[in-house]
Parts: sequence; structure tokens; C-alpha cells
Amino acid sequence: MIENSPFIKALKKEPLEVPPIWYMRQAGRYMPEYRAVRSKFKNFLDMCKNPDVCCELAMQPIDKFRLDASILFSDILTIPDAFGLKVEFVEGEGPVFRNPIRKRSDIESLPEFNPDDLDYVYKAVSNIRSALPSHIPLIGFCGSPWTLAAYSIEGGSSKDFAFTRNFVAENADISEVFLEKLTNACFIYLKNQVISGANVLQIFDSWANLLSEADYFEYSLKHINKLIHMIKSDPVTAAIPIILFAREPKCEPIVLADSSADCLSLFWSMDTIDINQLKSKISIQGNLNPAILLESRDAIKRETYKILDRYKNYPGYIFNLGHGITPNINPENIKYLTDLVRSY
Ligand code: 1CP
Repeated sequence: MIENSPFIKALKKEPLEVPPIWYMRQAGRYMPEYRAVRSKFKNFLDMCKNPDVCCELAMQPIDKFRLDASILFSDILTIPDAFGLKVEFVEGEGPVFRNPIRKRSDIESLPEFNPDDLDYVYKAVSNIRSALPSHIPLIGFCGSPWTLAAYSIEGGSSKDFAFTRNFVAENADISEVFLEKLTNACFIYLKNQVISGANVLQIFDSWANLLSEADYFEYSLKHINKLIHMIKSDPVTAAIPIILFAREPKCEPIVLADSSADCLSLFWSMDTIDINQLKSKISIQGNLNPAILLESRDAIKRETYKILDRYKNYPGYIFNLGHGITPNINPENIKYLTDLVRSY
């Protein structure tokens, strides 16, 4: 039974002897098994459009490391792609939008979001759910409306998303329209993932750090709050736990807890926050710096124990990294880390 899994118990803030473990980007380029499959596809999104391959990739880290949760293999940029922005992943360049949002009229003329365009994702969810052992929960996910808007307006990734920040400052009203369209799309998308078998949902606000505190509320958190409210108000999704990952937002963590997410996924630099304020309000997931996994085993042990010491009496603590596993990490260190946490 999924309800008895340590991951779901932790999401309900139950105290546990051993924290459940999974890793952001647990399926990815650091694994030779992943690279073998990836080499058969030129464009990354073409691979995401193949539900059988997505299932194989999602299962790889589960089979290899016996983790406590599985995550859908897909990407956050499927939604902008479905809006007709034509997302491609260019070798060595990351995502490139062939049809980005450049001006107001690009938002005014956006087609209606058709959730059926993402049937390939829902099929991947149901394939993964069928392949997983029945006690391992499956996490579905989406990007936050703000993070999706940032990629869509910038036309790809960037260090500082300067074009995007300028665009929203000069076009606040139409940006609001775009963010609302994305919020509604995220809701239907997540609801379909739940219908297809997702047991938990995670929202990735990976570019939360771009915004000032006031702008963070206006352009990001307001829409996340609305999305969570929609999920919690729909009978189909109401009981599904929600994890919120926000990369270094310029607001207090307690403000994120007020979003009524069930769990806060902490970025690795968020290690001085007052967790007593959060206790009994929200579960916590995190937050080892993935860069530590490039160091010696002594360093990995030291830094991991620091985190486990900090959260040992925190009801509803889930072990994870503070951001995704990077391609240069040795899979042996993932195994070492997992054993370390389980034997603490
Ligand atoms: O060429 C390749 O092999 C592509 C590498 C890759 C992978 C493995 C990308 C491109 N996306 C993914 C899968 C992915 N992306 C998953 C499922 C795998 C898993 O977690 O096990 C998930 C949950 C994501 C989510 C995602 N995509 C985020 C949010 C998490 C985060 O890292 O902050 C973001 C920002 C993206 C965009 C994206 N997709 C891929 C890349 C390289 C990027 C980042 C681009 C950038 O630098 O801005």
C-alpha cells in the first residue's frame, strides 16, 4: 500500500526512524545506463515523447539504488512546447525555443492549451506506475508558472534572464495574462498525471532566485498559491501531497509554507533557516549540495551527517539533494550516500 510507504508517511509529517530517500534528477546523464538510451535520440524532447523509453529511464535509478520514490521521466518544458513555442534541446546549449514569446502580441495570439497534446506524458506516467513495485510512490511534476514563463520569454536558458525581467517589468499586464494561462495549464496537466497514476506532485520553481521579494510574490508565489489551491480544491487531486521546490527565493521559508504545500524542498544554500518555525506546518526535503558528491567520501559523510543531525527530530523529513544530480557525479557516490543515510 502506497499509504504505508515511508515517503508518503513523511509527507504527512509522521516522525520516522530512517528518512525516505530520493534524488532530484535521479535519472540522467550521470548514469551510463541513461547515456546508452539517450544516444539513440538526437533531440531530448523526442525521447520524452516515447512513453516506453520514459518508463525505462524512470526505473533505472529505482532498480540500481532501491530509492523510496520514483519521479516521472519527462521535462518541465513540455507545457511551453504544447503552447506551440517549439522547444528543442540543442547539444551543449540546453533548451532553445524556435518560437519564443518576444512581444505582447505573441501572448495575445497564443493558442488555447490543449491538455491532450501531452498525452505522451500521461502515458509515461501510467507505464511507470505499472512498472513500479506497488509500495513505491510515483512523483508527477511541472515547472512553476514563473519558471515556465522565464524560459518561454527568454527563448531558452540564461544566467540572469535579463530579457525576461525587462519584458515583465515593461509588460506587467500581459505577463499576468501569460502567467494565468500557464497556471491553468499546469493544473490540468498535473490533474491528468494524477488520473494516470501519480501519487505525489512536485512544483519546480527553479528560477525563483531571479526576483526581488515583492516581485517574487507578484510573478511567482501568487500563481503557485493559486495552482496549489486548485489542486487542493478538486476532488480528484485533493488528497495528493504537494512538494514545492523553490531555488533561493528572496522571501522567508515560512511564507512558502503558507502556500499550503505539504513539503518544502530546500535549495542547498538554504541551510541557516529557522526550522522550528516550520515544524508541524510542513515537511522538509533536502538539501545536500550536489557538488559535495564530487568530493572525497569523508567530505560526503561529514556534510551528510550535518544535515541528518539537523533534521533528526523533524517530523516529516525526506533526504534529498538541494538541487539535481549533475552529469559529472559518479553513480558509486550515489550508492555510498544512500547507504550512509540508511545506516545513520
Ligand atoms: O540531453 C539530455 O540528456 C537532457 C538532460 C535532461 C534530463 C535528464 C533534461 C534537459 N531534462 C531531464 C529530465 C528532467 N528534467 C526530469 C526527470 C528526471 C529525473 O528527475 O529523474 C525532471 C524532474 C526535470 C525538471 C527540469 N527540467 C527542471 C526543474 C529542476 C531543476 O533542475 O531545477 C528544469 C529547470 C528543467 C529544464 C531543463 N531540462 C533539461 C536541462 C538541461 C534543463 C536546464 C536548462 C537550464 O540550464 O536552464
